[in-house]
Amino acid sequence: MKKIVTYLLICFVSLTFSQTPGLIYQRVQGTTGQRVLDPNNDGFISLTSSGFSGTDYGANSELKMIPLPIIQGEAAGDLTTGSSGGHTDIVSALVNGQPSNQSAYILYKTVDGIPYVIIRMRIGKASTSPKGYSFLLNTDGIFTTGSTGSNPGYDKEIVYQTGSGAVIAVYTHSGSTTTLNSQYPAEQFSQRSVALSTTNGDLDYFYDFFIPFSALGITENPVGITAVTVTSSG
Ligand SMILES: [Ca+2]
Ligand SMILES: [Ca+2]
Ligand SMILES: [Ca+2]
Repeated sequence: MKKIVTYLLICFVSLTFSQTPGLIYQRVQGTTGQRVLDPNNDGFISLTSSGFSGTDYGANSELKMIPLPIIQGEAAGDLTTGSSGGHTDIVSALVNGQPSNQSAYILYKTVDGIPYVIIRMRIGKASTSPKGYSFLLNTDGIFTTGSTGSNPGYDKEIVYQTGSGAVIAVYTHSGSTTTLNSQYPAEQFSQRSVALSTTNGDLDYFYDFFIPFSALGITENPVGITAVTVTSSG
């Protein structure tokens, strides 16, 4: 009996620890990634290894991520395909019970003289299944360049393609042509952590990834950005 009790206690402690808001449950590999995504190298995206309390953004976040300006809060359960509040549903932290603008973030940060773009997405659930997490960029402010059809002018795309052989890929869209510009191994350019928000009654998660800013080949400002998820990682 004593052994069983001990075992249950260990399981309980492990489960509790693994869900601490702020914990990076999938850490980036390599020194560069650590210096970009977890500067104090403590395995947490919160200010300290005590985790988040109150909020999981702004002054409470180790990285001072900038939320994308959005007209209204990012809704849960707004997918074309996929489960509501699931691992392809971008969600917002609730403020006064309503979805806020705290859902998708970007940060420009220079480490060791190299400028990087860091992206953070708040996701309804965590999963290891292969999906795509994209930032679509309109880099010239014109809605008729980029692709045709249903693409209203997005000419660049940064995609975190998960699953086997996961990468962060940068694409250029022009007309009906998509060109792969560069890609980076996900284990060295991404991390995943536990958010404080609990959309749809369970924990949310942050997917962080980054690329060198130069990979975008951007010379103009401003840039229009939309965050989306893709059911197929390809
Ligand atoms: Ca940290
Ligand atoms: Ca959503
Ligand atoms: Ca959730």
